[in-house]
Amino acid sequence: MVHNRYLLQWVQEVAELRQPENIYWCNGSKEEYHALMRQMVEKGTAIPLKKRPNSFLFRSHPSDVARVEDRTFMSTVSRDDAGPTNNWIAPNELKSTMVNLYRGCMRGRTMYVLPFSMGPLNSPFARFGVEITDSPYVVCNVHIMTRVGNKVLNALGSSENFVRCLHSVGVPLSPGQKDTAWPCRPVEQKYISHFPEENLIWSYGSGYGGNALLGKKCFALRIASFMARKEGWMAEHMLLLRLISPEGRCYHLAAAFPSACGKTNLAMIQPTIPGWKAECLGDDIAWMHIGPDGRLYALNPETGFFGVAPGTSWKTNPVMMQTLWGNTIFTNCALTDDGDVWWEEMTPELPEHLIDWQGQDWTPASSRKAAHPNARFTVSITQCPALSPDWDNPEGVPIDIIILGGRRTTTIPLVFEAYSFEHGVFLGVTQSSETTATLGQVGNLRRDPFAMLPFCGYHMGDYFAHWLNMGTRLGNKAPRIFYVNWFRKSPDGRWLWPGYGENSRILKWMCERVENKVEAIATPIGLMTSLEDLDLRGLDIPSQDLRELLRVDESAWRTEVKDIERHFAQFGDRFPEELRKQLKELRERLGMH
Ligand code: OXD
Ligand code: MN
Repeated sequence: MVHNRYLLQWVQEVAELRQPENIYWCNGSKEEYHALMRQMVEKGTAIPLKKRPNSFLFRSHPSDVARVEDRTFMSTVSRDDAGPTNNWIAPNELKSTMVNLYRGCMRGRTMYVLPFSMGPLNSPFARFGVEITDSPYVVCNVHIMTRVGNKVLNALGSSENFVRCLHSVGVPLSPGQKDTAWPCRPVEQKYISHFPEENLIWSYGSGYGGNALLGKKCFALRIASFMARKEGWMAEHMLLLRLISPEGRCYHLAAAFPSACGKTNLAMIQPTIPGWKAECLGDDIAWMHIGPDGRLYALNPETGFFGVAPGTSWKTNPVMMQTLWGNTIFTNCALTDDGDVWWEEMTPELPEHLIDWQGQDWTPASSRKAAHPNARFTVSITQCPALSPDWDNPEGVPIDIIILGGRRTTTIPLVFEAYSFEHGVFLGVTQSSETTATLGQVGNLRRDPFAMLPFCGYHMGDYFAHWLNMGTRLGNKAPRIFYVNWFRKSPDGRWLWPGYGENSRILKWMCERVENKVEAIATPIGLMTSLEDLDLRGLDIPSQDLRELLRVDESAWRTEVKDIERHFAQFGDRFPEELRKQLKELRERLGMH
């Protein structure tokens, strides 16, 4: 029995408008998950995989394969509060458009009511939500990605304090009408709308990933970043990792990289340097607050990985390959003849025959990809063999190091350290990455401050000020900030740095900086390591490549400064003065006047 009158009233209002055939309150049990999966198998939308226990393949509609940034809205009362980087529509206007779309949109379908918690239930930092959806696929994914069901309802009690997350695929069924395998609306009719002033999310027309699993990007980043600024904490697009030195000292690292820069791989790094170990705490989102000792503590609000499959292999991420042994939902991967999944770069040899992500025969002679480039797996974090025992610590873990970075084939060296927290914020604000196939055009430079461009729930100028303010509050207990670039290429197109497990050598240098064990060299862009202070034992890299990786190309940086100036101009008068000062100092260090 549900007693929360706020929840009951809201569910009733939603049902009146959307007119579902019936309402199902999710209890969050394993039986519920299996029953829903069984139904989807019977309907033909889920394909059981013979080769992986309790694992299923789904194929989405070709128009519904990724987050849709153009159709994502931050609807604040004042346009300026959403800032220049978010799409904005006035709340009244957006709601009236969407009410029309929502009217009767669940006819012929079941409406699922799914209470969930972002963060451990016993954590003072957990926040609750309730997702109402007409997609059983979404329910099963949210089961894996968050804490769900009766235990959340109990913890919520009679409180009004939950984020209302409304989702519909937007395809009602008339009596007797057969459903399609992946109901959704065309792209221009999709809406992923946020009303942060009301703790409200309205999503319509998509069943895929971040558009539909509303606890993730919509709540834990966009709505939570808005809450966090008001309440004095941070919701960031960061992986969380614990490194353990040979002496047993633990270091906690949080790293922000734009999408498709290897966050999940770094979260599961296996150090190649002797004696060092790593444990995974999370691969996508970190909620961070200042603890009683004045340090910055971070926790992962999720309980699963919703990761990009293509590129994941025994070579690039063996820990993830082990994690995926079973109990996994795969979406838009290819199907092998013996009943397993496959995706590009999963194995060194191509299979002779597959069914591709659109259900068509595929052979190596086919000119198209077998898996969609944004094909995904959904799997519980508890299956990760490198999981940290503190992954669900209700207080989080104290952060020593913040890493920023992106994918840049030129200009940005392998690693450097910020001069100060403020300089680190400047580096975060200027973060950039060359776009990859998942974001459309390949090779364009996109500035993506703190990797939050698509996820910041308010004016980014205010967001930068919030970062600076957190730094002031943290004072000398603030984490050290570093910038990395694993993606440098030589003029003839070779990767200069091997990456993956070898990145542990760079992480070790950071830990030594934290311990004041090594000196750094002051350069115009930040503090750098000498070659001698990097542990490169056992690595076979030509010394000219190493010098190139650590070179500050001042002339390229002067061009970079021009681009940073253009980037800064868009934030108007909410842009913190401190960052202009940082830019001025960089110009001076580069001899620009
Ligand atoms: C993601 C993303 O899906 O950042 O995690 O795009
Ligand atoms: Mn992400």
